[in-house]
Amino acid sequence: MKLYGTSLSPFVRKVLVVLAEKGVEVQHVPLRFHDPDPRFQAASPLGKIPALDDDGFLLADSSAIIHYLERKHPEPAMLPAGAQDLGRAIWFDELGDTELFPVLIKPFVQRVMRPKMMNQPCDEAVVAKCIGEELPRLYDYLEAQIDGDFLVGGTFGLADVSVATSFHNLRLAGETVDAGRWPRLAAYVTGILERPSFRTAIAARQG
Ligand SMILES: N[C@@H](CCC(=O)N[C@@H](CS)C(=O)NCC(=O)O)C(=O)O
Repeated sequence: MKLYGTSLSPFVRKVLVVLAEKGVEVQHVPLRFHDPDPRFQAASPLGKIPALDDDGFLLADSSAIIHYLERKHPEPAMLPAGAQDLGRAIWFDELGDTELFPVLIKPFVQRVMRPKMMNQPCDEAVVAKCIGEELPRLYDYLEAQIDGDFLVGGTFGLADVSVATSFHNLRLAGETVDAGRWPRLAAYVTGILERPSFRTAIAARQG
């Protein structure tokens, strides 16, 4: 099984975490999005990372890949069995991918990607607006949702993977959740990112 994409990507990290939780061996190919490698292009029609090649079965999109892995390697389960818990797990996966990622990634884009990978200057005004105006409403919502170590069903799963993953990029940009204002969220993020599976994913090759 081959997984394409640098571990700097929050979406690639989601898959690496799930593979580590399930103890599945993978050949990790840490390329960047839109890499011209024809095997990667075949696996990812839009050129986005991650993409999977499982013995010729090609699949793109972190959530699609994780649902595939869940059926193929059911233990430990990353999705809960109960109807309400399953609905909430999918909600948090969607929230992480489409609402948290686009905002949490901004400081990383400005402070890490632009100066180090794109030869462009960092715009600190974008970072300040993100931290001061855009993140608080998302943090307020998450703070109200957190009631323990995990988001859904009292056990680690896809909801936690998807919500926590982009917080690592925030950390790489030198920012953390203000524990004075959002104590539950700050403790939750720290706890999830310290799991062995997240440590393994974070340590995986970046390029
Ligand atoms: N819905 C996709 C999103 C993947 C994605 O946007 N990955 C980024 C890297 S973090 C990418 O490849 N961006 C290139 C682009 O948007 O063209 C998933 O869950 O895998």
